[in-house]
Amino acid sequence: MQQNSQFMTLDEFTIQQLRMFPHATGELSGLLRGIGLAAKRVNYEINRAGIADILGAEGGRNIQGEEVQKLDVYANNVFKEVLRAGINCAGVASEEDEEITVFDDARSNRSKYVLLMDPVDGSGNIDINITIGSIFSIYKRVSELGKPAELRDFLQPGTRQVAAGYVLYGSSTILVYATRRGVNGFTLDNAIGEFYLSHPDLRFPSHGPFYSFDNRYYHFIEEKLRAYVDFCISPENKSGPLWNRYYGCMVADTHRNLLKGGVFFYPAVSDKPNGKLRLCYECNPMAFITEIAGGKATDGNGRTLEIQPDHIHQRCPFFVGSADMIDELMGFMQK
Ligand code: AHM
Ligand code: MG
Repeated sequence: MQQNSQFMTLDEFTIQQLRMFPHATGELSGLLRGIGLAAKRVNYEINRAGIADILGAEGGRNIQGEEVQKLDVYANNVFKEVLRAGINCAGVASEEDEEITVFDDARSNRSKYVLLMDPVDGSGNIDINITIGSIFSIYKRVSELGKPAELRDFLQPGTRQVAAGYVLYGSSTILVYATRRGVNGFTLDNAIGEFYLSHPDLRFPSHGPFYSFDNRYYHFIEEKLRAYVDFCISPENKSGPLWNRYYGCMVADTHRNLLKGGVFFYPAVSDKPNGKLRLCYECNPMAFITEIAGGKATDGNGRTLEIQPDHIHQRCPFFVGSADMIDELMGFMQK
């Protein structure tokens, strides 16, 4: 019997999904529950960030040359510790670590999944108490089970993702994840520390009122794209001028667009020919969630999910959102 979704926790939901597949091993459900636990720990720390001495820079720079915040390090460690302690993940690749981390023990080596993540998306927002997120992407290994995971397990095209999701630490904390069966959102009830199904079967509106682009780059993008930005705010636009909303946190921008309709883009700019966002643990999971929900994602040439990654930290231009708006945008790009 289906349980009333109003009272269904993340754990109950993943177990219910499991019941629908008699041959499922429960590994993916276990992995998703681990992610939920790590998200709760990170959420707790974010809420007490001001008094926990985890605001501000940690002192170093990550592999991307960006300043590392203390919360980046904290969240990276929490996710890795929880996944290492569990038995459902063979290894992790993270924005914060140059190399992949392989959990080389007998039990983890038997796990069929690896996970890629951006533990804190929107790190620039940490110090000012503005929305941040976490992003994750899960693949089935291609290397031999029983042996340690290998780099090639992490370098699969996004079409091969088994699941992907994000956590948004906003006015409330919400975990959204997608499998091929659909996209569902779970809101954290802080009082009892459980994620409850709050947004079942999310669908991307085909059009919407928002565009998310860092206008700072207006003069440094291709002319064709500049024409699209002009179109976004033009009274000629069939839905009238769009609202420009840009949080500096792709999780927040994409979440709003998923609920209300809109488009987000971080294109090539003159000093960043591949944009800023990382294919494997930022663009691909967002592209997977978006496509499963009925939206579209591209690097300006083709489907993001079909790109074969060469490197876990590679960047790519990214355009994601409502299907009709991405088509419209591509019409400008292909002129
Ligand atoms: P981060 O993971 O280091 O925080 O970087 C990713 C973020 C995106 O969420 C956001 O859209 C973008 O960087 C903001 O960058 P910019 O300040 O160049 O607009
Ligand atoms: Mg990021």
